[in-house]
Amino acid sequence: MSWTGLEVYYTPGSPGCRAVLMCIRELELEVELIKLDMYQKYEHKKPWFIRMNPQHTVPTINDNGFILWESRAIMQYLVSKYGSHKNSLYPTEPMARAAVDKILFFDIGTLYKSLVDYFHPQLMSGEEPDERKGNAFKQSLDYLDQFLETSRYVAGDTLTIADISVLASVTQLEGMDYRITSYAHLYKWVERLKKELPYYDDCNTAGIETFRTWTRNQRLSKKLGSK
Ligand SMILES: N[C@@H](CCC(=O)N[C@@H](CS)C(=O)NCC(=O)O)C(=O)O
Repeated sequence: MSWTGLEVYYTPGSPGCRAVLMCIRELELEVELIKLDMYQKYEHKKPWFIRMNPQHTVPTINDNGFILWESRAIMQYLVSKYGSHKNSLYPTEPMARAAVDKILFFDIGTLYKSLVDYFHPQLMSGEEPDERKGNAFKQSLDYLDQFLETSRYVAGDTLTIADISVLASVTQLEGMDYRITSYAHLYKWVERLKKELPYYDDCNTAGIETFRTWTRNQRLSKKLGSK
């Protein structure tokens, strides 16, 4: 693939960034990766970044002046613009595309949302686990497990950006030492994709590890702080 001129602002521990990095590798795009220091230098809050993305989130892309954020929208755009050689990743046929969109919306609105709702108060403020939020989160894993009981990939028979997005969300749990082995179909799908996607390790392992170190430190400091 030739040089796209695309700039990708990212941080390795972010699931949305990991998803976009996997999509770029799947499409074999040549891009400029710009890693932001969000934790010491708060680069995402600097005026030059806010001018580009007032919501100051990563991933953000700059495609020759066209700025876009939201990882799922970025993947839809990348396949639509640069993926004619691999458009099965985000099919153009309406029903196949709707099946992918359905899972992308499930991911942002149910799966990843319930994960954040349940775990963030524990990690950020040291709150006790909330049972109701925990049940909603587990139910979303149950739904996903059911989808994968009858389907090889999350949106049908082939790999799509829905798999990439959900894989990034689910593997974020590894960074919180949360095991999904009791969701047999989901677990098998995750482990299979890790082997099937030759770029999995490059795009994910170090970022998840960084996130794990952070969550362990947070848990420790919140515990010590409460004594
Ligand atoms: N739904 C967005 C979430 C983006 C997001 O919240 N990213 C986090 C990193 S995981 C971030 O940039 N946080 C910095 C901030 O909100 O200031 C996506 O998928 O791109």
